[in-house]
Amino acid sequence: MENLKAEAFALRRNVLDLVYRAKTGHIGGDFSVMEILVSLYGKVMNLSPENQNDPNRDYFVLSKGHSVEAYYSVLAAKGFFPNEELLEKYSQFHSPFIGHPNNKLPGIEMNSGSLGHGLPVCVGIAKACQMDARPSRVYTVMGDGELAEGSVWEGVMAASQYHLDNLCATVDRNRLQISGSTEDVMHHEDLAERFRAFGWNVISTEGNSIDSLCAAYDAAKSVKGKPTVVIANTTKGCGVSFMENQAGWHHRVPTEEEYRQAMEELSREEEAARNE
Ligand SMILES: Cc1ncc(C[n+]2csc(CCOP(=O)(O)OP(=O)(O)O)c2C)c(N)n1
Ligand SMILES: [Mg+2]
Repeated sequence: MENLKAEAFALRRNVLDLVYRAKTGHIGGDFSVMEILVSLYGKVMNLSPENQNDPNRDYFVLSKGHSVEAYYSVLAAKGFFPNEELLEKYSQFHSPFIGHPNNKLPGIEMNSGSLGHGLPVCVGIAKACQMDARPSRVYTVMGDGELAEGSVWEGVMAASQYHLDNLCATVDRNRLQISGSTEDVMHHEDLAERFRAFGWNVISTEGNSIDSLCAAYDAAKSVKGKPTVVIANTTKGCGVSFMENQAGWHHRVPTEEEYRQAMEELSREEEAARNE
């Protein structure tokens, strides 16, 4: 993973292939979260196939587990398993590459997909690391629709109570959930103010920009005494014109024509990023 901006578009093409072949997947959220995952695995976290069993590594949980096609693609690019095997087996019977994260696969800490559980589990991991004085940092990524789950806010309270400055949560703030706008279904504003009121350090940033995200995660590392949330302002479906900001693309499979057009657009973006 070298040119991370280009890599994010190459990995979106991989996601498109996975979803098109298997005829299932959550492409909208895969495309909004891509730069977040690429920044974390490409630059920010001390987590790789070489150190995945070292207790002093960093820890990651994808709480919005439905974005599994993006997660699997990034893990394959990082070398946790071969991409050929992923492409062949994703969402097939008797395959470990099931439609939500599966901790029998290398690199995956926790099964997820039932929303609202990643942060509370990460609070436990971060508390254990704090008690053992480990250098590890603990990362989780939630959806903004996911914030309607009450268990998230119990985790938010506990993280603040225990001063877990080794914990960094990201909200993929794409403003859509499964059935429409988050502000219609369960409103969150002022989201930054809400997290601050619970005692968190808050960084709002552009969520489809590798540079902005890496700067945010860097800044979070030096904050003492409180956890950090990065509110990553993203675009659902980012990278494909007809998918962007469309709730319908939460869980749709492209037609042959849509597949072809999406591939073209993503290849163009990737090429532009490689020539920057
Ligand atoms: C506990 C639980 N309730 C409902 C669902 C069904 N569900 C899957 S994705 C989704 C919407 C999530 O929206 P958001 O967190 O904003 O994700 P994103 O926009 O990033 O795809 C819902 C309600 C679920 N997976 N888990
Ligand atoms: Mg959302």
